[in-house]
Amino acid sequence: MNKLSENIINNINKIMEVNFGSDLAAGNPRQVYEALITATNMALKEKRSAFTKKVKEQEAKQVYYMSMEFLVGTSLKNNLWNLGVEDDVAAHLKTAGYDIEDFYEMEPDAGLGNGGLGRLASCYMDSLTTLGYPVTGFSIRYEFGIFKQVIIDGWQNEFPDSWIDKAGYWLNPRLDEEVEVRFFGNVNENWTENGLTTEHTGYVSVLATPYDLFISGYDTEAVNSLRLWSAKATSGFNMDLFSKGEYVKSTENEAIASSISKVLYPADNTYEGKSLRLKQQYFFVSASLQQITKKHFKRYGTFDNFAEKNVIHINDTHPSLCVPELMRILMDDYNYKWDKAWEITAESLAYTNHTVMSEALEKWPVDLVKSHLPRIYTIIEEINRRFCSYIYEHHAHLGGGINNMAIIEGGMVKMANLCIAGSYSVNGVSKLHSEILKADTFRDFNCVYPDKFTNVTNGITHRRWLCQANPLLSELLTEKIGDGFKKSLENIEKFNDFIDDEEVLASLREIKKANKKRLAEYVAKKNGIELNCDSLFDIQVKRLHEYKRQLLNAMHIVDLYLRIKYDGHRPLPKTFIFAAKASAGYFMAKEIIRLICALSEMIERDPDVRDYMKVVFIADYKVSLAEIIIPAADISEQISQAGKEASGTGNMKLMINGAVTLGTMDGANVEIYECVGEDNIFIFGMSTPEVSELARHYNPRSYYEGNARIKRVVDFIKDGIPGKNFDSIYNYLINSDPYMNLADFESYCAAHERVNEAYADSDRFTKMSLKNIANAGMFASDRSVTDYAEGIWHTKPIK
Ligand code: 26V
Repeated sequence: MNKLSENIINNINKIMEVNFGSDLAAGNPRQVYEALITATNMALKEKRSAFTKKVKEQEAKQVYYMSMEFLVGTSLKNNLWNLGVEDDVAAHLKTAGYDIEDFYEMEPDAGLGNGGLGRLASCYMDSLTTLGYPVTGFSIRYEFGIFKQVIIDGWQNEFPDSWIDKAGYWLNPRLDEEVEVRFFGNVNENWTENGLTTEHTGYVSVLATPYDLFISGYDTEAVNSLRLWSAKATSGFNMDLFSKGEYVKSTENEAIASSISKVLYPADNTYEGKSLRLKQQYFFVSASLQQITKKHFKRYGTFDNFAEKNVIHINDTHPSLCVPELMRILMDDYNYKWDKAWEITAESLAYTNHTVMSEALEKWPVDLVKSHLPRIYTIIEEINRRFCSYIYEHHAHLGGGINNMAIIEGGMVKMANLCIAGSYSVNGVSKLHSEILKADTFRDFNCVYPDKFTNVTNGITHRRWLCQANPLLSELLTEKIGDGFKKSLENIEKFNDFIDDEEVLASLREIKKANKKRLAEYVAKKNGIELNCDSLFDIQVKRLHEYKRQLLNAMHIVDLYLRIKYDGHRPLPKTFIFAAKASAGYFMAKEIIRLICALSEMIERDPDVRDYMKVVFIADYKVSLAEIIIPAADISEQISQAGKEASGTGNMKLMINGAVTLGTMDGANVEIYECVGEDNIFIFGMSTPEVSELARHYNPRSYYEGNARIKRVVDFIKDGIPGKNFDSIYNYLINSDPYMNLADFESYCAAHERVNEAYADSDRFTKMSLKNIANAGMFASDRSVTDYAEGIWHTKPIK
């Protein structure tokens, strides 16, 4: 047994004794759970202290990853696995009669994110740590993470997710590093002998308390930290009001302050100018930058080398207030003049864009920013003034483009423009997406600053998504190609050599079957539906959005149902699996869930059809559930309208687990296509330029009226399901269909035919699956973060 295992096991026993006055065997599972996490956290804390010492000695450049979301998921298995102690700890627990899996199941997900953007941030923390880079993630310690989804009669209901009670043992409070964040009030400008000085008066203070969540890596000395800020009132509660018996009023200030870190915004589709959201953004940006600058100044006594020693990464525009806040700190707290402060700021910030959907691009009303953050607003105004005059002077030929680039325009502060002006690097998240940013979304900026724009294709941590989620496949790979792939996913390429190895192909089929059984057990328990594990599992799991076109998938299901029911069609059995959360106020998304659930029920009740097809909607999609669903997939549905999905990362997770993509030429699907070749993917639908062209005159009704197959499907959706009505979706499809489901429908159905043909030949399909696994090397987040470190951040791992 190695020393670390011994240390953790001793600590488990000690915690049982000291905290609960019990030995391991006599404790109850909740006590053991607490002891297990606490002991693991202690081991990480010790390891981190050694790592931090090295970072300091080497005066290494620091990376700060600012993100409103980190979709961490569970940590226990990941940490034990990364530390290489899982088997020893499991064996120890077993001696006392416990199964470690039961403790894994007790741990709630830390769901501090909505979807891809937040999960990407967590994958990057894992990879950066594994590769030995010093990085700190900054975000908010939301008391409530992404809501729990409960489906009642097909309709999505949301319930609060209080994760901290059971996962809070991972959070290490640092009361010694609390900072104050100021809102509201007035700004007075005074001319003194030292020039213009500003004074922020009459503000409301909120206290930010940091909680550190340690991030382990695999086979590394590094332990990094995700610092989550919690908000509280500076003044506690009002003693006077309390004494007068006004109990509710006496705690009002505290309630207002702590509301800032109360709950994650559960939307990722439409921007809304909500006061609380703006406060959340400034709260975590200001607290983080105050800490970063303080630490830097303490070490170096100057900011002249700030950009050389630090890089602050802005994950989408949500932390865009980094730009004016760093300016504020440099000027107001450290007396820098504008030009020097701007040079330091614009050389230390980098920005990643994650969406081209115009409704998700943040822009805040001037009045809101002015009232909430008066000092910050004056700085944004000055940035805008200087930026616009620079453009007029040097790029007058851009004409109308100048308005597109202005930071303040039409009474709004445009956050993407602020980020581009204030950062030295701007990147998209897949080849296609980065090209669209340059050619379209930020065309004018690209004319002014062509060198700022770059691409880093997203990636995933295969240690969670392959090694931990799919241990059987991971074992097979280890047996055949060695375990080098765990640290360097390029090595997975060697698996290509087994393409004609009958034994390996048979193993792959067995593993898929076992993973299907594991999922089927879950579905039987939660949905009461029995799955056929010999059927093809066709899986679409992701947030519910019109542009992701779960509706197109549902239309094909209706078509298939009608052909089986009325046309004598007798296909190989297929299971269509969905999981997706919709934003709470997103009506059409919820209607689509209702449609999928209605189809599921109708088919399940129909003896003519149910042996050939099944539809399942699995509720409450989250990281830990994805880990069960993804390894069971044969087909990965990635069917967004071309040009709309910035990258996608579920596509990569499914691919590495041996699912074959059925998708459009969108986001990272394009790169998956390049890696596996056209024979190992099912591509359909319009390309991005074809979408743009058709958008000029798209008329869904002409497809409906001109195509009997489409008409039959759309009419059936309207009121063909007994007892259900979907006028909403019917009208949407024939009158607007903004993401052109009807235009891509025939091509999608034809692609499904190609899938069927390939799947019927089990040898051929297993080979396609193998090719997907073996060619997933480039989608490791280890590769992505190396691209960031070398191409954007200019940082090196700790020696
Ligand atoms: C947007 C908004 C809009 C305002 C309300 C709150 C909110 C919260 C989150 C977002 C993020 C939308 C952007 C996003 O999640 N993009 C996804 O990023 C993934 C990682 O790069 C990428 O794989 C997906 O394609 C992309 O949709």
